[in-house]
Amino acid sequence: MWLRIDRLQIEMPKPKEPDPDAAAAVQELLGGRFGEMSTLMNYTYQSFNFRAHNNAVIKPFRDLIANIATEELGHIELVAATVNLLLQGSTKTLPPDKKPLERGKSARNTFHFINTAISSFVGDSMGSFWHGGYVFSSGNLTLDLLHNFFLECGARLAKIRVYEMTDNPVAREMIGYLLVRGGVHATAYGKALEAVTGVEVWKMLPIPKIENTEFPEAKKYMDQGVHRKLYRFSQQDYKDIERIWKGLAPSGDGNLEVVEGPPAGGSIPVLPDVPEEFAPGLYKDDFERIAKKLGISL
Ligand code: MN3
Repeated sequence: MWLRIDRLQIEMPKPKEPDPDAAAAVQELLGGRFGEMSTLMNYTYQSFNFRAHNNAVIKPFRDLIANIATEELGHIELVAATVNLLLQGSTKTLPPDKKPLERGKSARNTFHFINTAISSFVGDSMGSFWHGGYVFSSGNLTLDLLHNFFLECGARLAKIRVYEMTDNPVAREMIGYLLVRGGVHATAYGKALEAVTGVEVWKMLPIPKIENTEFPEAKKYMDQGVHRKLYRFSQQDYKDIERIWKGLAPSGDGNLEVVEGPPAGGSIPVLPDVPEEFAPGLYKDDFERIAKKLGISL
């Protein structure tokens, strides 16, 4: 089971202006084949289906997969927040006959305007919905780890390409952070594969062959050592991740470190109401009636 913390994993910048086409591109990093929904659900189902973790030699690998899955829950949250911030202000508060949603007509993704009140959905940059066919859970430990290593590299390529599409600081802040965290996860699966097979798969990184330090928004987090840290997203459990996440960091600038508990993170952005989308669709008399019902004094 899970506990939830009402924080994003980082503090996001405030959007300067609406950028619905950047939001459409960023959707790929949420609900695309190599998006955060895929990393989340692959590791989650692999952890559900894991066999024989009562064996002390096998347990560290389940701990690793389950723990990273939990971090990925915060990644879908962070990318969804990015989509929402990029869409903020895309419509106008006008009467219906004044076309308040006109911008949605020519935006890359009209779905954002028609179905979600200018906010995220579980789909990719072309509007196709994410689906469970993206989940690989073979039950073979080596193959699942190899798949996860590949998935993290594919996710990295997608992030870099979206970064190359937009210089919007909201999009780039999220991408910079997730490039660093994805690098941690790729390295962790590589080290797990080394423990299982003896092959130093992690030496293939980075794929594609460009260092995270080339992206200023990623370098900022590396300067804080975020690329050496694996957070333990549990109060009591998954402690055997430290059997895998140890030793000199591949970056050569220090040791790999397990951090007890999640990062401090940042605040959840408050999205303003959008009356032209009828969201949340409550008005003055509603507030008074509801406040009375809930025992809230206005
Ligand atoms: Mn991720």
